[in-house]
Amino acid sequence: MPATSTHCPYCALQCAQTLHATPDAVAPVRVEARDFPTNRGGMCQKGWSSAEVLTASDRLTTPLVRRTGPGGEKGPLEPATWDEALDVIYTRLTGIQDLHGRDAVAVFGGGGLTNEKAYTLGKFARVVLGTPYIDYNGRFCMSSAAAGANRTLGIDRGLAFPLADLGGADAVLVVGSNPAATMPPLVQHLAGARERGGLVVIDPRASATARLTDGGGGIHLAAVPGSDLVVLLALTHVLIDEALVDANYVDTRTTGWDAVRASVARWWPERAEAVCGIPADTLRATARLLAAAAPVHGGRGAYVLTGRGLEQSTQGTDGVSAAINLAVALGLPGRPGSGYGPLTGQGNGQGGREHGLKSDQLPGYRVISDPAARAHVAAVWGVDPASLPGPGIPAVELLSRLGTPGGAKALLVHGANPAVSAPNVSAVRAALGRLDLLVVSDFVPSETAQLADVVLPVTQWAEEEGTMTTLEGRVVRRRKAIDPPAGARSELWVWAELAERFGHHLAVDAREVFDELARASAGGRADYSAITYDRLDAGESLFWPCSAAAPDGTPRMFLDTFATDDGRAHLVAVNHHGPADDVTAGTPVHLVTGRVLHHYQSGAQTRRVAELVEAAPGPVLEIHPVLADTHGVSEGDAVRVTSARGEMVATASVTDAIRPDTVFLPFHWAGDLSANLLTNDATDPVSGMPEFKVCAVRLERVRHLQEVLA
Ligand SMILES: Nc1nc2c(c(=O)[nH]1)N[C@H]1C(S)=C(S)[C@@H](COP(=O)(O)OP(=O)(O)OC[C@H]3O[C@@H](n4cnc5c(=O)[nH]c(N)nc54)[C@H](O)[C@@H]3O)O[C@H]1N2
Ligand SMILES: Nc1nc2c(c(=O)[nH]1)N[C@H]1C(S)=C(S)[C@@H](COP(=O)(O)OP(=O)(O)OC[C@H]3O[C@@H](n4cnc5c(=O)[nH]c(N)nc54)[C@H](O)[C@@H]3O)O[C@H]1N2
Ligand code: SF4
Ligand SMILES: [Mo]
Repeated sequence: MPATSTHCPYCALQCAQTLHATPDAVAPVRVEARDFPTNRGGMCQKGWSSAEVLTASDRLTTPLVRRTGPGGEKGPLEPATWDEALDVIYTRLTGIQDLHGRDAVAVFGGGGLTNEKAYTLGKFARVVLGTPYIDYNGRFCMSSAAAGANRTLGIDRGLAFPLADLGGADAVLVVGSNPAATMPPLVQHLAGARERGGLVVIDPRASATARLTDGGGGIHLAAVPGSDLVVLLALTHVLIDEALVDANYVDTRTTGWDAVRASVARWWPERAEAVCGIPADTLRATARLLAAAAPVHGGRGAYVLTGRGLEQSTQGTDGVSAAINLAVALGLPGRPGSGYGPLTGQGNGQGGREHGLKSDQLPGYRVISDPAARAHVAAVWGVDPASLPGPGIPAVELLSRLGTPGGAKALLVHGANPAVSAPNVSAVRAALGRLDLLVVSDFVPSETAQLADVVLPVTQWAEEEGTMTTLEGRVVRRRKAIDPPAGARSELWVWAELAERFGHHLAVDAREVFDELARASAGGRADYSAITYDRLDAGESLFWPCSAAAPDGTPRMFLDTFATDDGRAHLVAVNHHGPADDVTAGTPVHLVTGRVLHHYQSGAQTRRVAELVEAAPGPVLEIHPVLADTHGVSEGDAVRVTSARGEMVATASVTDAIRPDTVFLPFHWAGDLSANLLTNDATDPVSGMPEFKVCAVRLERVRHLQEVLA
């Protein structure tokens, strides 16, 4: 059986897989875990079962076009040939652009697309369609982490160090991330800190990760949802108060410390306790634990890691800045064996924004409004810099404006399922319904595809070549193990075919696209110019920046200098204002949303895998016994959850692994089971990140499930 080395189709850990092609039509590949520095031979259930999506019973294998009746009424989606479907798209896009202008067409990408696809989709939007309106689901995911890192460290690469470095540290602070469920093999890298009692987890739930602190592993801070900033400000306050700050590091490597010091002055632990609910003494003990691990006090090192629990907030960018400020006070960023970084989410969430899916960025993490950046990329693309559109708008605004007088009339979606995953999703479903033309490329009929006028069936990970950039900024190869089903096409081919109809040429071959991407990135912040397929195939992986100046790549960044103009970290002083939709008398309970181990994102893929559906068949509401009691709710009851935006019903799981003032829902289910019917679409003013994590709800027991079933 031919064996192919590749990486998992799902999250940013990019666990290494070996795929064995088989002659079996039902199970065309057998998946094996492969040793690699991120996963060390491990995989989670999603990775093990990933091949099932290849032969999903409703796998898309032919283009679909929605015919309209004589009165303009919309009919069902019907099979069409590729030429028919592409001609329909071309004719309708040009018709819309002739009538409303080129920017009446918008593009929505995804952080699961390979670097080659992300790059080509950005080029397709800006050169072929000529629209500024492109953004992606990474806006929901990494934008606050990116904005916080950019403004202080001058660059955003996710982690600035290999994950394996975590193992040597005395302490790891995890702010609002649950890798034990979201990246299980990553937990191996936390073992060292845990053995030394130095794992600290901030989460309103006793998540699987928080429970790793049990039995002497460290400290779990079950803070009030949305109060992380206060915890971080108080920890920094204690470091200053107790003279534990790495003063030499702060003096020589940063600017702006005086403002940070002033901003944390008012967050003494007792005052913080009143807001975040963590006892003042616990805050002091945590600060001392982190300080003892810091190199300045003779410790083996410490890391500060952030996740969506901190970042998916209207103060997410400031939360990231507070986390960086704490790491700086401890003297961690850019120090061997220590550091700060966010845990990226999607398989290629990093590469997606580095190569052009974000509304304000050109390939190589270049800023689209910078004349030099425009000139460089335009030269690679062979177009006049003046012809390149300027910055577009972030995802939430892009979606809400669809079909409105100033908004786009047509939308092309590649690698996202916003009809499930966007905040305040009933408004987004309505916005998608206002479009004159919705085109969705996918390999399964996602909920967004079901709303489309044209659906294009595309290839999956095991059927294609490309590269992905992991949460460590490590570029890895995706390799083809089997042929796609007849009828499915690579998106690179789709964009090239459409481009040809518009009179443009785009490369179809992944290797050729990568070489062009590498040239376009040369000299940019995310410089891939010395990376080639041949090098990746010979050496397995390379960390960017990887250029003539750093031909072997850069596993560890910031060792001597940050990526700012003066080489120092530019600290930003921040303060706390709380969630946009905070609890009230009518909605007295905090709702937090996130993930469970067995499902991925909108569930479009994992809800098609039998063993994952069996393990987690539907949304379960985590609720504390005390809160359950006051609502007459028992285990297994159906509970109606209502926010200012909508309502949904979920099955109760009564557990003391959550704060008594908070409930938790996963967002992996669709339609009436979508947690995003409840979530708030208010956004962070710097990053445009929506406040998925926290909103206010009320609860009501509906009926016992047994009664419903009887
Ligand atoms: N199983 C699984 N794994 C995944 C994914 C998936 O969908 N399923 N998706 C991938 C992607 S794209 C991403 S972005 C990552 C996300 O990975 P994580 O960030 O680890 O995942 P989440 O479950 O969204 O949120 C993490 C934790 O934040 C907590 N939280 C909620 N509100 C707050 C708060 O106000 N403060 C703090 N401190 N914590 C809070 C939640 O209780 C939750 O335990 O996972 C990746 N891996
Ligand atoms: N309430 C709540 N909502 C959230 C979050 C939360 O924590 N709470 N987290 C947010 C986060 S962090 C994220 S990342 C988003 C993700 O939200 P979504 O964008 O909905 O993510 P996916 O389910 O991964 O959707 C990807 C779609 O693209 C398809 N696909 C996969 N690969 C490809 C490809 O190469 N090409 C094409 N054309 N299609 C492909 C899949 O089948 C699937 O239909 O959700 C966000 N929504
Ligand atoms: S942890 Fe992420 S990359 Fe690894 S197997 Fe699970 S989903 Fe795939
Ligand atoms: Mo994400």
